[in-house]
Amino acid sequence: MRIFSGIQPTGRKHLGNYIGAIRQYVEGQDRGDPAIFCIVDLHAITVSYEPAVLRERVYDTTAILLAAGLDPERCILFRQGDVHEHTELCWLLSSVTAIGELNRMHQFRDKSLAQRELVSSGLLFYPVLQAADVLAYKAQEVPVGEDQREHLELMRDVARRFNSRFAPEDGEILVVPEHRIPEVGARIMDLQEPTRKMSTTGGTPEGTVYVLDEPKAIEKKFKRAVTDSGNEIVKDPEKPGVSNLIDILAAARGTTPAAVEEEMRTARGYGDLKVAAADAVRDMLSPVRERYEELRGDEEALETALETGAEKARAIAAQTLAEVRDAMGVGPRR
Ligand code: AQP
Repeated sequence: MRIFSGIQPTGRKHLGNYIGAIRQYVEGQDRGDPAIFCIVDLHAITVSYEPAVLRERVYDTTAILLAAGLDPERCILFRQGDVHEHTELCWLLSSVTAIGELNRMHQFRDKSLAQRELVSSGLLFYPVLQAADVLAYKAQEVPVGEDQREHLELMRDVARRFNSRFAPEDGEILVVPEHRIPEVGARIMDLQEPTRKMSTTGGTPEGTVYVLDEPKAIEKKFKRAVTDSGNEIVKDPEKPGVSNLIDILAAARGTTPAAVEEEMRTARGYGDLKVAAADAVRDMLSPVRERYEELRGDEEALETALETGAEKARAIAAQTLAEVRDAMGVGPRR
């Protein structure tokens, strides 16, 4: 069994990224074959960005992942742009990806609307590269948050279509992956606008809790979290703010929303829920921030970890690419 997931080098990873993805990576690194985690710098260039900042953000994100508990001795952690097989496989898979499918993706629609300057064709192609990332390693399981469900479905269709077009009748070349979406915290919402997901690019500054926020900032953001005019601490679609705080508290404590509701029956009001959520999140993130500060100072060590990871990743991806090229009739007969 192989786990694969990718994360953007935005540097300022938020609570949604941590609960929806990073925590699952750490939990998955000891299951099955060495799990593979990729910092997707090639995805990051699909929206406007600064080259020098991108490099820094890759190191920031690497340090966050290591601080959260990924161990390069137990998993493969690398930078996407170092393994050229991803981009070649992306191109090959484009032959079994319909343009209409890409046009329909919600992320493409949202992000293309948000772009002030050029809407790059890379933004449209984003899910094809993502499919190549996962399929290159024949991964069975992909830990992601709820927002990636649509891309995972597309990736599964691409793998199936590739197999039915190019694989021999008695076997498959690409593995159709399953997503792994956490039961609690799959979609953490913005604390100020709880009907929108917490997000790096589309969120409010006060409503977005960052992994590297100081305890005081975390407490302040929770204190000001938007709730409603009622006083009942229950999950309810009509109460998005309170529901989000319940989910966050449950996810941070590793318990269920029902257990949080039960505990909060004796609370004096939403204030108690906010304080409990802030405390739990602060306790969860503080050790990560402290460890990050130690690791981020040694860029050379971070670079070495990424390069070592890329070598291991390349060995696996090159094998898949050779099979794909062969099946598609690209290059000389093997
Ligand atoms: N709000 C969220 N709740 C739970 N999981 C989330 N993820 C993202 N937002 C939430 C999951 O985090 C993983 C890494 O995401 P990414 O860094 O690759 O970027 P993203 O998915 O585009 O989300 P961001 O960070 O919020 O960026 P933008 O601003 O682009 O929307 C993914 O597994 C994702 O599901």
